[in-house]
Amino acid sequence: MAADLAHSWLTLSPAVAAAKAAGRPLVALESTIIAHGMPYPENVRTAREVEALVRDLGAEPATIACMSGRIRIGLSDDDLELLGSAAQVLKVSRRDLPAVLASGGLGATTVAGTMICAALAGIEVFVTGGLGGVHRGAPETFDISADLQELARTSVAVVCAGVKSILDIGLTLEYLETHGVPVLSCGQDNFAAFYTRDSGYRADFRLDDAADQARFIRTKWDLGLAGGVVLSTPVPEAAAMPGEEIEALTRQALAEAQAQGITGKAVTPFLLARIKALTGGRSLATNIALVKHNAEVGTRLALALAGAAHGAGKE
Ligand code: PSU
Ligand code: MN
Repeated sequence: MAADLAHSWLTLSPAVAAAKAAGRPLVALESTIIAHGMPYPENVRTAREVEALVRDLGAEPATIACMSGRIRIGLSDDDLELLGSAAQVLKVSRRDLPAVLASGGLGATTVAGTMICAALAGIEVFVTGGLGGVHRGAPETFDISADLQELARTSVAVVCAGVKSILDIGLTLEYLETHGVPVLSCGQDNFAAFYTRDSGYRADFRLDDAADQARFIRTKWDLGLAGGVVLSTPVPEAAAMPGEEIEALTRQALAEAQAQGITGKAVTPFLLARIKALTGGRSLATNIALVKHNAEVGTRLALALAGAAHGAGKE
């Protein structure tokens, strides 16, 4: 059967398998942020700290990547080290999954790639930094991240600090609305903008409490409304960057990308790397702080979802 065939590609780590057997909640974590989103060795250290945070709060972390022809759900310390330090790591979105598995290469999964693998493993909550989205200039370039289509079809809740302003945030939210993907916000009315707290756009629904978030998500899926839910939570105040500075650097990075003819899957990593360099590394501290905060919010959600009742219940 198709589902069993797909499952035959999964390898669960011993810790993830034990948590699953015991019915303990799991939290999926992505690997593109490790391989392509942060420099070594901060990437590996952050990945380990985020895993420890999830575990301390009572769930089991499952960092996801493709290694030696397997979808790995839960990585060892050595795996994290390899992903964070290897010279050649493929960036794996929906399109790239068959290539990396068939070839046996080393692949870091994007939001879209991680959602697919998490859903296969039966994991409902996935914590990341920022989503991909509709790029500025997309009306000409057609550059819209596959993350958005994945949110439209794959039933995983994705906890993030919004999207970076390298993207057109307004168009990203329009796209999600068109595809029926609810955008929840925790802690404020507006959608977050990764390095800064406020994108200037309202999220669809503000739900600060994990139990309320879980009830919303459970209700969506109970109704047979397949697809993801975005839960946005802003970077902690003390770690946020000045908005004008980020906007100026973003414009510069975008101009450089255009001048150098950067296209396709290289666009996002190029912009991330340039902004990191242009901020003299300060953006990295913001990035680390927001991922850790997302992990807290996501773990609370995973615990709440594990206890959230199905169905409308009886009066
Ligand atoms: N945005 C970030 N940090 C990231 C990414 C996006 O702020 O690390 C990564 C995620 O893995 C996301 C991917 O899924 O980039 C999107 O790439 P693309 O735009 O090529 O779809
Ligand atoms: Mn793209």
